Amino acid sequence: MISLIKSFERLKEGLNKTKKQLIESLNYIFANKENLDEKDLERVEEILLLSDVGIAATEMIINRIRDRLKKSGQVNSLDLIEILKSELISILEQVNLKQSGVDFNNINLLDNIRPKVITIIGVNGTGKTTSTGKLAYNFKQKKYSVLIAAADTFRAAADEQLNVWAKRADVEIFSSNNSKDPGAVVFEALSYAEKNLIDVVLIDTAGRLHTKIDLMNELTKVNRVINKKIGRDSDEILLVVDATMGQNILSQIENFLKFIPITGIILTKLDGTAKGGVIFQIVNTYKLPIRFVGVGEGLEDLQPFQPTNFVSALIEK
Ligand SMILES: Nc1nc2c(ncn2[C@@H]2O[C@H](COP(=O)(O)OP(=O)(O)OP(=O)(O)O)[C@@H](O)[C@H]2O)c(=O)[nH]1
Ligand SMILES: [Mg+2]
Repeated sequence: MISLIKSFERLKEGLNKTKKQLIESLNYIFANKENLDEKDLERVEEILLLSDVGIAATEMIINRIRDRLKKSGQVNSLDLIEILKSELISILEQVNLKQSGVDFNNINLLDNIRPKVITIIGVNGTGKTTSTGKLAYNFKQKKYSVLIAAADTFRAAADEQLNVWAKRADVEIFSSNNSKDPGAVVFEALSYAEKNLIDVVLIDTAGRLHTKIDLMNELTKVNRVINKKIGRDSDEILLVVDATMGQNILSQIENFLKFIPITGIILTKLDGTAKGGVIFQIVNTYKLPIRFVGVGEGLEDLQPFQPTNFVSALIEK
């Protein structure tokens, strides 16, 4: 396992493009400015919006700076960054990570409820399968027994791709064996897991466009199968979204929520976009916890999400 310092450095590196867009443009424009005025605030607003922080969150931040200006009569460039940091953290902390589902560091098996079930969903190509593989690796490193359920019965190569991940993570995999029914695969995988006292089942599902009703209904059906089999909903239903898709992520979340009770978000490919600010919009709009962020293609590049850490990585030089 990599050290905390090293993973923080990876996070910083992965956020580089967003950092350039957001923080460096603020620094560039306002460097050493002793007193920001209303015109400057407009520019700050513009920069936040360009980074996809979103209108509501941007307004909150701007109002806070304005308040400070009114109170102290002076806000300099260092104050600006400091206010921004604390505001960004408080937006992300609106959602209590401990609220729901699984504690990814310390799975509660004392309740004897086994297996814990985590379902991975999302539109095509967002990083579901690789995230499933990386999560499997994470859990395995922590000595939990893991079963991957290959419920993407849509794409022919999906099984093969997951098999590679299962080998890499050294965990078991339950394959679809050419079945076309993801519900059936999930049912059998859960039976196997129950029989073999598996700690965690990770269900990788097929990519589906959020606007395709039949595919969304299929997901609802899988969800029903899980509920019937284990007597409760999946412990976590994680929607994987690709940060490079920017604003479109919001309509993905909106549509998936109509069909399935998402418990959290995995935000991937932050390393490939300057619009990582969308993370603030996601949390602020949907009050869904970000569970993991992806900052690269490596095994260690899917990181558990931690608000303070994330904002520090974004803001620190
Ligand atoms: N740069 C970068 N690439 C990533 C990240 N996460 C995933 N990818 C890449 O995105 C591509 C698609 O990943 P998959 O895991 O196959 O995506 P998927 O959602 O399972 O795709 P479908 O099953 O076809 O819907 C792969 O090449 C991954 O390596 C990330 O955080 N950063
Ligand atoms: Mg996949």
